[in-house]
Amino acid sequence: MNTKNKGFETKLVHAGDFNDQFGAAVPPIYQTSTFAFKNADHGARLFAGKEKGFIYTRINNPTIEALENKLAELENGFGGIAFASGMGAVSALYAALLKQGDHMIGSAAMYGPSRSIMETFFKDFGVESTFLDTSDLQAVENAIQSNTKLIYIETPTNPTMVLTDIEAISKLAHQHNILVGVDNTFASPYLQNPLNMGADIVLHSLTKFINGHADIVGGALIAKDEEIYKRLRKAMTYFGANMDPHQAYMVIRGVKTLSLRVERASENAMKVAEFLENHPKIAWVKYPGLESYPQYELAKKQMKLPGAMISFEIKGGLEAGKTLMNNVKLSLLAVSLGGIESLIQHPASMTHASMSKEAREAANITDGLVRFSVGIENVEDIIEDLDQALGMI
Ligand code: LCS
Repeated sequence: MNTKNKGFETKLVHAGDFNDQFGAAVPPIYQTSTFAFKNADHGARLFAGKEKGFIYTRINNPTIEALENKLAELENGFGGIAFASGMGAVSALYAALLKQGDHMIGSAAMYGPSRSIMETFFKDFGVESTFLDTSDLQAVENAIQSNTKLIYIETPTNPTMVLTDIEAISKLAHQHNILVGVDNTFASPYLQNPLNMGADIVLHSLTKFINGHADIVGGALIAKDEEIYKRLRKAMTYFGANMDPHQAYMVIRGVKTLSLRVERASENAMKVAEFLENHPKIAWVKYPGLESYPQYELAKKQMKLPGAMISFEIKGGLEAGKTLMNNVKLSLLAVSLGGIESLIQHPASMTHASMSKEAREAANITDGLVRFSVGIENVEDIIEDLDQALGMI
C-alpha cells in the first residue's frame, strides 16, 4: 500500500511493506547472505546499478529494505539506511561526511561514545572537533571555521535534557554550507521530525523507542536527499556495520506501536516529573513538560509531547543517588532507554564514563545526575517505587 500521503500512525503500521509472493501480512525474514542472479548479465546489471535487485545482505536485503523504507517515510527523508547498532550509524555518519583536515561542531552533552569516538579515533585520523552547548546559537556561530563541514546535535541531549532549536541551527549552518545531523533518539520520530525543520540527516539508535522492547540493538540514518544518502550508504557497505534480517524483522514488529508507547510513556513521565519536582529530597528536575524547564517554549514548538526521559539530582548528590538506584524494585538499574520498562542509571559512572571528568563537568553532566527512562507500567506503581526508594535516603 502507498502510505506517502497517509497519517503517521498508518505509516507506522504499513509503510515499507512489499507485496510478498504468498501474501504474507508482514515482511518475511529473508535470512540469506546472498541472492542468486538469473545469469551473468543480470549480476553485472545489478552491480552497475542499472537494474534494481538484491545482491548480498551487507549491501541490501528485502527485510532490511522494508525497515529502511518505513524509517525514511516516518522521518520524511529520501532514504533510510539500517545499521547493526546506533554506534554503527554514528561511525558511518562521521566517516562519510568528514575527512582529514575537516572540522565538526557537536553538542557537548551527547551519548558518551558518540563524542568520545570523535575525540579519539577520528581525532587520530586528523578530524578536528569542537563540542559546546549547541542551544547557544551565538556560541555555535563563533565556533564555525572555514573547514567546518558538519554540525551534529542531539536534542534533547543525553543525559542533560537540553534542546537545540533545529530550525535555527539548520538556517545558520546552511548559510555556511555546513550539513546538519540530528540524533533524534531521545524524541523518536513520533515527537520530532528534524528533516521537516531543515536538518540534512537524522540518526536513530533503534535500540531505544523505535524498537521499544529492549530485545535488539540497531541503528539508522535517514538522509534528506539522494546525494547525501549515497555517501552514507557507501560508508555502511564498506565499513560493514549492516543490520541482520532477523534484527530488521524485530524492529519492524516493534515500531508499529511507537505512537501508543511514546504517548503513554510521555503521559507517565509528566506525572513522575511532577512527583519528583515536589519531593523534598530532590534538588532539581529537568523534563521538557515542566513549566520550570528552561526551554519550555522551544519544547512546545519543536516536540509533539515532552517525551519519556527525565534527568534529576537528589539532595546529597551521588551518595543519595546510589541509595535510590540500589533500592528501586520496579525500575531496572540498567543503561539504555526508550523501552516499555522503566530504567534508571547514573551517567557519570555508566553511559558517560568514556568522557573525561572535565568534559562532563563542562557539559553539566554532574556526578549527582540520575537519568530515568519512564516506561509504560502503571504510573502509580512507578511513583510508589521511587517514593519508597527515596525514603531510604
Ligand atoms: N545515540 C543516543 C542518543 C544514544 O542514547 C545511544 C545509546 C546511541 C546513539 C548509540 O546507540 P547503540 O549503538 O547503543 O544502539 N545510548 C545508550 C544509553 O544511553 N545507555 O545505553 C546505550
